[in-house]
Amino acid sequence: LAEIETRLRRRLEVVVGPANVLVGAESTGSYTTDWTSRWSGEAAAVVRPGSTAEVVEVLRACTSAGLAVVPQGGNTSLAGGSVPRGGEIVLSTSRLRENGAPDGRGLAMTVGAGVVLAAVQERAHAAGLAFGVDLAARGTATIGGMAATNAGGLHVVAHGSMLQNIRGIEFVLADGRVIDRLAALPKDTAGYDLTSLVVGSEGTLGVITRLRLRLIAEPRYRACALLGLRSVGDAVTLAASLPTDLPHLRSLEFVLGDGMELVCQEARLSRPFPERYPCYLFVEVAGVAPVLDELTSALIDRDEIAADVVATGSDEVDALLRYREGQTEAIRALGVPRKFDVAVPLDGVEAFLATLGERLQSEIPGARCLSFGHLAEGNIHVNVLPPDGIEDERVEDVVLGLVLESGGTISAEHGIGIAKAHWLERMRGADDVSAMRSIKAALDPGSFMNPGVIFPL
Ligand code: FAD
Ligand code: 2HG
Ligand code: ZN
Repeated sequence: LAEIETRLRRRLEVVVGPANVLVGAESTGSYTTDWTSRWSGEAAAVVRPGSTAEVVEVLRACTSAGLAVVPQGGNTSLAGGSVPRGGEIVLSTSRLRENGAPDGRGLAMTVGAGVVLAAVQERAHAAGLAFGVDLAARGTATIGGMAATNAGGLHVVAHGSMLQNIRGIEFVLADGRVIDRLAALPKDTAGYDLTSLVVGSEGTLGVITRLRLRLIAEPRYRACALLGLRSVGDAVTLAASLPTDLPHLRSLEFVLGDGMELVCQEARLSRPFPERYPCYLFVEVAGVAPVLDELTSALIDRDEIAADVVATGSDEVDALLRYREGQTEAIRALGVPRKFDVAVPLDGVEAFLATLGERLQSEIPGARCLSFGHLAEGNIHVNVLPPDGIEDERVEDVVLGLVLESGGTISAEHGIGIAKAHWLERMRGADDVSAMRSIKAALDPGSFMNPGVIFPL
């Protein structure tokens, strides 16, 4: 697999320059294993185009040679869709780094797909603006990858997921056609909304090359409460009412007791309270005017709150959120977990977590389960570390089976990837999936774009 045909290699080198065609395990290694170390495969080559025109030529060269393409941004995907399965070309967006300044046409900025989230945040900040999506992988995750997965993150309750923060997009189909929807007028009903089709398509319909991002006024004031709670039920009660009590609510996140112990240990953080609680809730508010009073008034006299600590100012708030943002890294230190990004209706969260614990105990004794997530959306990150020798299917049957019984979704923010492809039809039904397959077949008839992702091979 390390050897790609000399003719194709030469053609790619002419398009992107020899330094940007990587062949052989030594130079492609960091592109062929994912962040979790769970997914890996060999690549025929890694190609790094530096412009939309180069993406067009790379796709034409690969498809005419009959080779499939795996688009890759920061390779922080948690669903296995960003690495090759065996012999594909990895198209890395790392050189698509155009980083425009916020422009005069309203609150917007056009950037290349390979720009990392932290760079977007810095650019916006320099103009007194902000981008509405934030997540812990901000230093590595790219805007293109985040669009391709329709990433959510910590601020969805305030600003929505990626789709709601993208005004326009440019992408290239497998055959080299460039779809330019960057003009991004405030109102535009001319034909199908191809932007929302490609957002969340996980590299299966084309390569996103440029994006026009929606910006917001930078919230200069922030405050965050960390609440110690006696039960998940109390967290749900608060999560049901706080969004109406807090017009400046920015994030509403939860961590269970085990997760709090783990992050304190792994990230060397001191325990937030002298006592331990079964559940912790993070309530962050942010605005262009002071927000602390709004937060403290909403939390006063709430019987559900057993303990609380309130932080103000960005540094203190960020320090408090480290208990939540550090979960993924802390769990990684334990091994390679089976990761899930499920969501259930908010009023079903407590029952879901209780039943999940019971079923894991009876069906996979010894499995360790750490759950946390974005409570406002009922989005629970279930991380299961089963004992050795337990097949993935057994863990999936317990977790995803319960999700479907609970009226939830098997993926709320990381995408289907490889990890959940064989569950898609069970959730969506045959007609729904065949409609999606028709779209895929129309735009990528040769099935060159990320085969095996979303739809099982
Ligand atoms: P990659 O991992 O490279 O790719 C992801 C998918 O998009 C793949 O299918 C790939 O083929 C496709 N793709 C990438 N770039 C393009 C492109 N330009 N055109 C077409 N397809 C493309 N996710 C959340 O939603 N919320 C979170 O809060 C969150 N927190 C995280 C925290 C940590 C510590 C980590 C490691 C991950 C987290 N993630 C989160 C998951 C991950 O960061 C997101 O899925 C992110 O959107 C992926 O961006 P990326 O550039 O790394 O994409
Ligand atoms: C988060 O919300 C991410 O922190 C990662 O989506 C979730 O590690 C996970 O399971
Ligand atoms: Zn998440």
